Amino acid sequence: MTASTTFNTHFKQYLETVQVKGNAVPTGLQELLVAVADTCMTLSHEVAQGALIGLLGSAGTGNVQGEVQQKLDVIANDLLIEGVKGCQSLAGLASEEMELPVAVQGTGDYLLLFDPLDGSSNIDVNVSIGTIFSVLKKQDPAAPLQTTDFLLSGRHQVAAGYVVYGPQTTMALTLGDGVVMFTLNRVTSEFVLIKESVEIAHATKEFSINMSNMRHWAEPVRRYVDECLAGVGGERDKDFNMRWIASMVADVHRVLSRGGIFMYPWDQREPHKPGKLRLMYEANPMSFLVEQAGGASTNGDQLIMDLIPTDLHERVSVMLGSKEEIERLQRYHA
Ligand code: P6P
Repeated sequence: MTASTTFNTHFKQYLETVQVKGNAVPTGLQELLVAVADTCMTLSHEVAQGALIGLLGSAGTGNVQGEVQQKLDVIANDLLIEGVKGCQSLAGLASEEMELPVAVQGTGDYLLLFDPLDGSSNIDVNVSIGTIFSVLKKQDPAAPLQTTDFLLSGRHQVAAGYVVYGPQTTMALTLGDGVVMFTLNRVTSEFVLIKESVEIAHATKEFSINMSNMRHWAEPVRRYVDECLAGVGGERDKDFNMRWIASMVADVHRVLSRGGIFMYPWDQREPHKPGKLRLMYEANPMSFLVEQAGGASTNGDQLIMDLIPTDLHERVSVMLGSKEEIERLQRYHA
């Protein structure tokens, strides 16, 4: 992506001027991404109000994942559908919160997938949460929408990003030619460019995993974490730090911002499930961002973006971040 002046480049203007591998961003994709950004701006305001507008706690309903939906989950899902329904190039959308995809225009170049509010178990305790989105190129734009249209590998993504609702509301975005970040200016209601060419350091001293599951991990993961814990004098001969926010968007934002490795691997608690996180609207968009920032993302055996999905809501084991660490984990899994 060519350089733009930071701090005074607004999102819409950025999309109009940025060159992606020498090409302008198609206007249909610009329109879609602006609609997503505008919706996330509204959602940022809702999230910040929390209990003040009765949004904490459960909506009393369940989603396709069998998870209790938080009120904000449902609001986020509805806001995103409403926010993009006017996009002329959007054939359809799929969400973690809905079993089946929803046709928008029915035909068109793009498919939008999202986790409208990831980390929602953190809503009630005021910990950062976020929206994750992925845009796929529809293989046959003129054909009426079908669920199978969405079952494309992560390599077919033309855009992906997240918006983290934390002390700042910050968006990370890739269009396939690097990663940029924008922070919401709440006074002017604009996402403003704050960082271009986001790079993940190839080495790190920080790992991120839910340690309470240690006894359930597969051997390669157990070996990797044990070596991190052994510190100086052990196999790695350096001390590691550990972080676990239990909000993928916040944990991945830290990895993109200062390096590290994030893991939610398969474990034997539910051995029939490949992992907890979903491939299509969590692992794939985050993997696109991480690869574009010079990192790597694997399920232990394959790069996540090479996986061919068979179900819209399928789960996957996720290990992503600093390249050298992922390569080590891949060796341990081999
Ligand atoms: P655990 C949030 O519910 C989520 O889907 C991810 O955002 C997060 O990384 C993970 O689950 C946390 O899971 O088992 O540590 O609560």
